[in-house]
Amino acid sequence: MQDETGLLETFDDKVAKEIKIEPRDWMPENYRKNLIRQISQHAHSEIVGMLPEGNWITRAPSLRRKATLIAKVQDEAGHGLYLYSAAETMGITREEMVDQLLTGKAKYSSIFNYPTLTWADIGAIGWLVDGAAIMNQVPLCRTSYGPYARAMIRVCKEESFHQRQGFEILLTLCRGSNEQKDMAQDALNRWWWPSLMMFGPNDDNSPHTAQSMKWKIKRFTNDELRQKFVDICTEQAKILGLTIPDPELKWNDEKKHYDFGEINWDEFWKVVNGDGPCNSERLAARVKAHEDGKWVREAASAYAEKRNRNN
Ligand code: BYC
Repeated sequence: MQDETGLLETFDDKVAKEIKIEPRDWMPENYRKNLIRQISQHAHSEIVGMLPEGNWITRAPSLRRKATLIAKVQDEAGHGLYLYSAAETMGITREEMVDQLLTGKAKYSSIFNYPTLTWADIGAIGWLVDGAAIMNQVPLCRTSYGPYARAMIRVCKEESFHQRQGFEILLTLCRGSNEQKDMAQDALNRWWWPSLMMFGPNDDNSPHTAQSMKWKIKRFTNDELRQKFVDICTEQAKILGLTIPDPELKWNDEKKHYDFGEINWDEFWKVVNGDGPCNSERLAARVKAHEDGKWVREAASAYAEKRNRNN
């Protein structure tokens, strides 16, 4: 039996050699806690993320758009479930996590506290929000914890389809009437800055980044990923013929990156701490869904119990 120092050495060695940490392996308590925090917040984001888009299923402009949007929203539910399962392997129960979400103790991505006002918002969410998700989550396929890394592989494949459907919605609008193009520009104006906020606080103000990078939970910092996102989206906006709402956005030939303006961090923290445009609406919708689903959970448990008795 190894003592704590030996166990820590084995753990560090595995992380250094890119060998995945698996549920039964020894791990530092803070590694476990930090991962439960990140994975459960991620799972909650996927679940709450269904709400702003679900709002448009009945109003999608054609049968094709409706079918695609339903499939996308359903994918997000699946992502939430893989992620809750991955977190459960670390010793937290589904009930505990759901309780943390419904009582407002758990965080979920700030982006889902903004309203979807027009059909173009569904395009902007696919392009920008799923685009940011891919930027952040592709590196998580190489995260050090096995179940999380494996869950992310499928999630990322689906997110890339989501990103393309969003871009295609915007491209169609941008090639349409002046009113349609204006609607696309208006959606970009409202979703651009909240999308940049998805990457989290600047590295200097991010309490978890340094340790998460050492443990290879995160493979890039918040600012590194945000920069990549700005560089890619600025080029994509040119294809759409839309203007990114940032007067300071400018190519920096020395850095070979785009410079961009300062994020409104007061707004970010307000939304993160529960006071964004739709925080209470989102939580109320989740609480109602949970209450409405009570009889289904009870029926499923009663059925499972009956089967176990008969076996
Ligand atoms: N919103 O030290 P930091 C999706 C919190 S799902 C709210 O940098 P970390 C999608 C952070 O939790 C999108 N809170 O933290 C779904 C921490 O608070 P606590 C979600 C935020 O963890 C459906 C504090 O601020 N993606 O894309 O190292 C449809 C300090 O931050 C936010 C994931 O969850 C925020 N934006 O880095 C379409 C991916 N940012 O816990 C799309 C996995 C920060 O100390 N997660 N906070 O109270 C991650 O990669 C990292 O957790 C983050 C934050 C980059 C998000």
